[in-house]
Amino acid sequence: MAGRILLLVLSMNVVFFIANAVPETCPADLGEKCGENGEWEGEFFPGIPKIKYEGPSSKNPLAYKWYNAEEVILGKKMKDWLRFSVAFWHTFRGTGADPFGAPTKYWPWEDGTNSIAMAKRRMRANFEFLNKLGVDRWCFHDRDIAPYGKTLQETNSNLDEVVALAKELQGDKIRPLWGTAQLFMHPRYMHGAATSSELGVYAYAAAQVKKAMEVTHYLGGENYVFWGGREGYQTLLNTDMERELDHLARFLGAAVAYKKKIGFNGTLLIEPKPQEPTKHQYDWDAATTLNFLRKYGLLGEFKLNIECNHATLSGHSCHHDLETARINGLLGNIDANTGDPQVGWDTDQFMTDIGEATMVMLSVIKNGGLAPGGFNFDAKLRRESTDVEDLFIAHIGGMDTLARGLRNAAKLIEDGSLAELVRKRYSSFDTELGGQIEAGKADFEMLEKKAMEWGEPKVASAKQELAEMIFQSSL
Ligand code: XUL
Ligand code: CO
Repeated sequence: MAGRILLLVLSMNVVFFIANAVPETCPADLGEKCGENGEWEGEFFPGIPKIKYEGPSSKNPLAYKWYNAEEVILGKKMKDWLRFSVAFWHTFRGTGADPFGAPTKYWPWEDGTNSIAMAKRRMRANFEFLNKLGVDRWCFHDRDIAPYGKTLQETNSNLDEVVALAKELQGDKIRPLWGTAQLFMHPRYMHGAATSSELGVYAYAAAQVKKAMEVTHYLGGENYVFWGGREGYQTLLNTDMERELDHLARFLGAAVAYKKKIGFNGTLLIEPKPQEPTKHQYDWDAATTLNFLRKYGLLGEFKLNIECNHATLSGHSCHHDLETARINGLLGNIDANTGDPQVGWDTDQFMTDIGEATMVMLSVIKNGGLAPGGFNFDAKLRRESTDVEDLFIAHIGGMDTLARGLRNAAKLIEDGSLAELVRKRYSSFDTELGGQIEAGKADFEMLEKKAMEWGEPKVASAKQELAEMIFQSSL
């Protein structure tokens, strides 16, 4: 046992050493890319062209096979159904580190520091990436894009400096799909942010969200997200759950008031997740979050950002949580990723399963699209994928998977036989008595009379295998 602990401590030292051995200036082996003032010159992704649609027979990994932005499907352009977004934190801050190992990704433009100069360089890389991919939206946490200062004032001014550059680089086409505050990484948030037992932390989190909403608004963001990573508990033995939930509701209420005060018209979104990092997160899933919003009178002020891997972590399918949000008028955005069927945690993988994507798109079509929401790729490269071009390949793959899902879902809707199967299944309610039941006008005495008059009811087949056959034929 002692030997194992020693080994762990030694390997942690190695991780620490590797992390600190990263050069602190413009990387020496890429000297020609560094200008006199240490600034990056030229392209960040040389040799990667603007990604184009080449159709399903293309073998080019740097081309779309299914996503054809301008093509019209069911009356809307693909780009308007899909409204893709790149997640800054995974694509530009993901290092490949995991609880057992050091970073594996050293993007050539990184100099190993978290300086403002580095933050600006990274921002330029982000916009070259978006432009080459042909994606008009990006998502960020405040702390991904700019470094901490010594005080909140200094941190805010760092953020302002980087945001000013982002605004310039956005031009008139690119906008944030959403912004958010990172309220889970810093040790001050170890007990939560809005649900922390410490009043000072609650106030600090409020100040951070206030600023993050301001910069999202300034950048023309269309939505603002609340993901309560540490808004939950490790044990109920030391937790006043009722008080914490009341605090969370007050916090969100204050966010609504501030949004209105600054004239931010974007949608406020809550992103459910059952656990990780807390053992139990309050926004467990769509239904739990819906009940929370209803209890505190916040319905109408928030919609939901459903993340597929979070839905599966909570024991549902992504389709289930999308439908729960949709039928309650709360489907606002999708964090497009997927989990691994063999592991239990949030692996944040790019979606590759065409069947899953088709079900996702059935919900999105029924919702009439997601705008002003969209599909944010809250997804990361595997730790072992270390080439710069892998960033492109992963996004192209994720976009093509959803584009294929859209095409398949449209086929299913145009064909109509799945909808007909479902309609037929409930057709006994398309009768006079069915109408009375659905209108809430059938009492138990009336139903008892009918049950006695009719005798044993006939019960039809659910036709599950036929439904699956029809679904499969669209893939
Ligand atoms: C974490 C997660 C977050 C949110 C934004 O699981 O999904 O990245 O999307 O804070
Ligand atoms: Co997410």
